[in-house]
Amino acid sequence: MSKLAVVPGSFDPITNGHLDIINRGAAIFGEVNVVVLNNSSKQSLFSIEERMKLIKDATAHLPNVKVDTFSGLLMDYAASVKASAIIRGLRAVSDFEYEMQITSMNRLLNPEIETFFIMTRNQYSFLSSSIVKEVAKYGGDIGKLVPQHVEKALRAKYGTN
Ligand code: COD
Repeated sequence: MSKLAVVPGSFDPITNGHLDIINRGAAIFGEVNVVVLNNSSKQSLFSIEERMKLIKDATAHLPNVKVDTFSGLLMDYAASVKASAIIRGLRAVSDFEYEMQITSMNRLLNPEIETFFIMTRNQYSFLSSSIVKEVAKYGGDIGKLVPQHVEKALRAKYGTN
């Protein structure tokens, strides 16, 4: 039976760093569900529906990737779709503490579902949705950081076309 992995995140919006993790996860697992969840410590620019559409367009080339959303705990979602694994990306030592904390909590909630980490590629190690939004807001070049349709959506949000 093919194994399903969940790639959770805020994806506000999806970047080439996220996409790299999704691509690499989809090459290993039979099925991958990218799920847009709420991070209570972040305020979002794009609505859940907008974020899902941007991810769908960015992953249209991957037949084993589905885009979903869930309101509640990641581990409840993962159990509801019978996932075997959670995939997270790691960029720098600064990510480690946070990831360690949520992975430990998630394991307590459901010890059957393992969390896997995929190390960022060097060229994306500095990349985050926040940094992309900051540059887009002031009209800077984000062409190498996000897919073209995401750049367009950001420019439209900030009126920097
Ligand atoms: N290179 C590699 N990986 C990257 C890059 C990059 N350049 N940029 C981001 N990533 C990775 C991140 O490390 C992360 O693994 C993933 O991509 C998504 O990143 P974000 O920033 O879009 O998403 P987060 O970290 O805000 O997502 C947090 C969740 C929404 C998953 C979390 O808050 C959550 O699970 N919320 C639901 C409630 C819950 O269950 N909470 C946990 C209980 S302890």
